[in-house]
Amino acid sequence: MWASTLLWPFRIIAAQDAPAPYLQVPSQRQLEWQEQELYAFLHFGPNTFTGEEWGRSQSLPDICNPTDLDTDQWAKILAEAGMKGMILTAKHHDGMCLWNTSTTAYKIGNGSWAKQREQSSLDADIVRMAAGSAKKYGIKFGVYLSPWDIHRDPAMPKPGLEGTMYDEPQIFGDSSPGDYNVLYVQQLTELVTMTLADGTHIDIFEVWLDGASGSDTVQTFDWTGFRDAIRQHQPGAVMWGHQGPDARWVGNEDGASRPTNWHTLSRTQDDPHYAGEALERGVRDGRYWTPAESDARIRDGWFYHAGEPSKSGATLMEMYLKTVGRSVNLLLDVPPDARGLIPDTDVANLRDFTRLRNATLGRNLVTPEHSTFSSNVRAGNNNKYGPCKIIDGRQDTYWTMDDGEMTGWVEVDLGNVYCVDGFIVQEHIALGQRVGGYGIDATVDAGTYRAVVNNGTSIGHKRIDLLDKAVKTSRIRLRITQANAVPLIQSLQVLGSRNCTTK
Ligand code: FUL
Repeated sequence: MWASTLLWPFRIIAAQDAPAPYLQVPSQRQLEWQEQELYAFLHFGPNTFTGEEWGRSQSLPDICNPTDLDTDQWAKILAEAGMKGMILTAKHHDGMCLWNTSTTAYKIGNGSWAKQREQSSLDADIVRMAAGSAKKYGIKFGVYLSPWDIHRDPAMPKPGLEGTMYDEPQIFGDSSPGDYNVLYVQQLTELVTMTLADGTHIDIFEVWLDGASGSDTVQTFDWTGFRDAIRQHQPGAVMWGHQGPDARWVGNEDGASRPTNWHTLSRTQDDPHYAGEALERGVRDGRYWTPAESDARIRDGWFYHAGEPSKSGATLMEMYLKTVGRSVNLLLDVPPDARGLIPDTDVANLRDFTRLRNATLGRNLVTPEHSTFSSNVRAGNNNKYGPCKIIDGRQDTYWTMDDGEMTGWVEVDLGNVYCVDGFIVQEHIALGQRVGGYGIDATVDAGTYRAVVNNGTSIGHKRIDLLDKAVKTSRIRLRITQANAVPLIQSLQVLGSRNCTTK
């Protein structure tokens, strides 16, 4: 009897101790991927040399003849631009493989550029070279392997290859002889088991399985088999597809998403495809954790074409705010030119973009020493769930309230009057996405609060709000106005300047 009396209050505290996960939660690989936020796409292959975007598999491997290919330059430029990784087109729709595959003769390795390099004992496997450079400069590496393969598609005539060793069996399509899925899994397996020249394992953080096709040939893809091949050899790699399984398309290629963004969907790759709007927003409380990624371009084309304008740092910054600032990873295409180098204009624009990002977002006024307050603290346990957790700079802590408290507020005293012009808020998504409404207030004259961010909706991994005009203030309050479970707020950054010049 006395034992249960003693246990009873203890059990209440235990029940309040850790919030239960809310519906779907990210896998470890998805959590790590979400934190990468900004990384590069590199489209390189025959199209770089022919001026096409969707080459028809008519060029021979000799077409790929970069005069100064330097994958170290790619990785160095991208690392300096704060990009966390790069994803290379190992095979685009035209079917030409950039690595030394055994699955087809249609590979750069059979061209004169590769043969000359090999004669000089230089590596000619562009995928392996790029992976080595990524490692050297401390960024992650990923591959794009187009499921649609014009080289194998009977509906795509290829007179340019007739009578050559590149005229290979047309096995793409459910009614074609042969099984294209087997070939695709072989290609995937070669890529995910590839090692560097010195034999070291290559870690792949993302595999991009493009959903595009420009042919009437019906080919049912073996998504499960593709996923198994990736999981077996690269358990940490996120498999990107139109709607998953690990990360989804954001529904457009403009470097933008809607202000509301949910990290879940309710369909898999085998189900009918969602259209743009559903992909852009996601599905609240959906059945699968499938966060969005925005693939966008620094130039007009995915491949380099001379004369195309390159986007300015300011335009790239706008894209960043409409993607990363709305919990969507930004995959920015920066295509190497026919020399095999990232062009100077793009390098300059990337530098500008980095400068702007740092100048805007690298001005957090809050340090862990500031005072914080909140409407409620879970089980009164300040040490574990108190408001100070939103400014401790840690990813494994958060402010939260008692179960059942869906709305509430948390406040930071800046200790002085500063000019504030932006906020970065993060939910602790490791335990699910919960918040559907928030606002941010700043104290103005005589310490009264005025709303400076109104009608915020989802937060998720990260929400950036910049103000049109800075506000002179000494206290900031984040209000959670709607949540489907007790909200978990991981961090609040208050952006601005200590030297207030605003009138
Ligand atoms: C699309 C492709 O058709 C484009 O060529 C490009 O690779 C882009 C990233 O995906 O679906």
